[in-house]
Amino acid sequence: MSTPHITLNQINTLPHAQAVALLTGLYEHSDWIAAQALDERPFASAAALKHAMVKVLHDAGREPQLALVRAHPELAGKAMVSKSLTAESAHEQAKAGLTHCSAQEFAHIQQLNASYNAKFGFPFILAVRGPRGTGLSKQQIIQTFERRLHNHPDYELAECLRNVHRIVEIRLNDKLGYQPELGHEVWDWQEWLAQFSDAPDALTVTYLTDAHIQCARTIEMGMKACGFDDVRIDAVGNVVGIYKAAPTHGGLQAKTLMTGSHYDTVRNGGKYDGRLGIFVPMACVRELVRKGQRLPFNLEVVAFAEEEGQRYKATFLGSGALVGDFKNEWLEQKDAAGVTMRQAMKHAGLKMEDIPKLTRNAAEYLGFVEVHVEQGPVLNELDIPLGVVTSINGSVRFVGEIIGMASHAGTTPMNRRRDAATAVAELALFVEKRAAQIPNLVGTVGQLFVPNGSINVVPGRCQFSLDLRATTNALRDSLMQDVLAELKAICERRGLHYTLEETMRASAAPSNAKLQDLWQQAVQSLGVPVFHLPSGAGHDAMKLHEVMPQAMLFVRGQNAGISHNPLESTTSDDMQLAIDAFMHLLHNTSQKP
Ligand code: HGY
Ligand code: MN
Ligand code: MN
Repeated sequence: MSTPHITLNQINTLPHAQAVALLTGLYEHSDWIAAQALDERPFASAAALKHAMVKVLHDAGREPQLALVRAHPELAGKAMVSKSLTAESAHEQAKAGLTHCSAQEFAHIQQLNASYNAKFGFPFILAVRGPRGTGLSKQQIIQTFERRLHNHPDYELAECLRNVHRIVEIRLNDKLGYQPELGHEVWDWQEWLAQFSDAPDALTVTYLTDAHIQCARTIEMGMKACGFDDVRIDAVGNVVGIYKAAPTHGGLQAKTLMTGSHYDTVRNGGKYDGRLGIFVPMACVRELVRKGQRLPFNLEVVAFAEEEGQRYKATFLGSGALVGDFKNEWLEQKDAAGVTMRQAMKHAGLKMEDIPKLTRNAAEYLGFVEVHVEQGPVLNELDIPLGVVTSINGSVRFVGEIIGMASHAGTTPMNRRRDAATAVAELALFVEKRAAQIPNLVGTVGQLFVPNGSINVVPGRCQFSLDLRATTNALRDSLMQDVLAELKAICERRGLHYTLEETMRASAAPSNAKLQDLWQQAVQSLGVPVFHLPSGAGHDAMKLHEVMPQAMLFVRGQNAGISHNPLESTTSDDMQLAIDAFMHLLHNTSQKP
């Protein structure tokens, strides 16, 4: 017979010893953490209890943290073989298939355990139930084990503790009989959409490819299934769903709150960048439909077709079209295969002549809100699930080419070369050094390419890109001026010349105070810490910022918040919290005149 579920009310009201007993087994052989966290009760939510326990361990310091990690069994290790695992660990390791390893898998994991212990002095800990709670595959476990073996010891101790907290989160959910159902569904929707890609072995969805068109149609069908009143794919490929205001508030005549994010990806990207900000509001609309609830405003969810600027140089194309910033010259831009954007739009059946009609009348809007994975390490390191964005960094991008002289690698003396690649390399090192001088200033040479290069030829040409960002336009422009001056100086000194084209410039976008406060109240209502942070990444919200108030909510990323990388990950528990926060924002906005 399964053990009866416990309730938050019991945790909050039972005598201390009985409450501790309810929470036994959360932290492996370490009930003291839950016991100490109970000093903070009553807890507004399970999320608040989880964070209270995180804080107890954080404040306990390194020795108790190391002791906790060392209290954990190895994966498929001695304790499993001798059947001396705790019930929880036995269940988790069995569910991950670790009790059914082949002899080769078992030997490999033993080797990994030995190497990991020898390097770090504590066992490898991984929440094998994974970000969805249904369990990682043995292959995923082994890959993670091999990858993390290369990390720095300090990072690995912190990563083991984050995995312990994730194990505890799932164990507490089990005790409460709670499942983040909507978070699971949104997590699964992203898995479903990730099946469409330009590349067979990576997630790459660039503007108006067949995979991109399949994504648009899938989102369109998804919105219709959620119960939106009107769903359409517009003239640039945005998928737009409208959930009308209550008739008592004028139906479509009412003001509109816009939300959404992009569904295109970078090459070999992650499943959540952009897409999370589409599926969270879609799940909210479905909940409103299920409850037969209408809002006093229209909710417009936009899946923006193009934000990353991968196939064509144009970026923020989808959101740009809605603010009247679609540049017709973009239609003549060619992709790597020489296909113009105009041809790609025709292939996708889009009516270019309708693009000017996409411009929104900002007076009809309450503003724009966007949910997005943080794409950075801050929330992950703080063990905080959500973050309130204060501003989005301003950015400027260039593509360029340095031209020198190709020559024989064997006969050209080092002081007679006009080497284009070493010139770009020198520029890249300058960018790195100059940007490192000021916090939150970043500069990246993301592309560095010698066309038709040969191993035995001094590069005569070298193409490159520049991505420069800062919290203010002034800091961005100062970095840009220094970098461009250095480019000029390097080329003069080396006897080279260059071409340079600015491909994107976006102003820093401070969040609208009222909308930011709505996000803050939403996060507070969940009982999780409110944390404010700037966005280093660019987002569609910075385009909408040009015409209407905007504010964003960040969702913690796993794996140090890595993004633009297949390791991008976030849990269905955190997605659930984002959905709960969005619902709170919608209802809270409904209360305000
Ligand atoms: O590059 C960015 O900041 C965004 O992901 N397009
Ligand atoms: Mn991105
Ligand atoms: Mn994005």
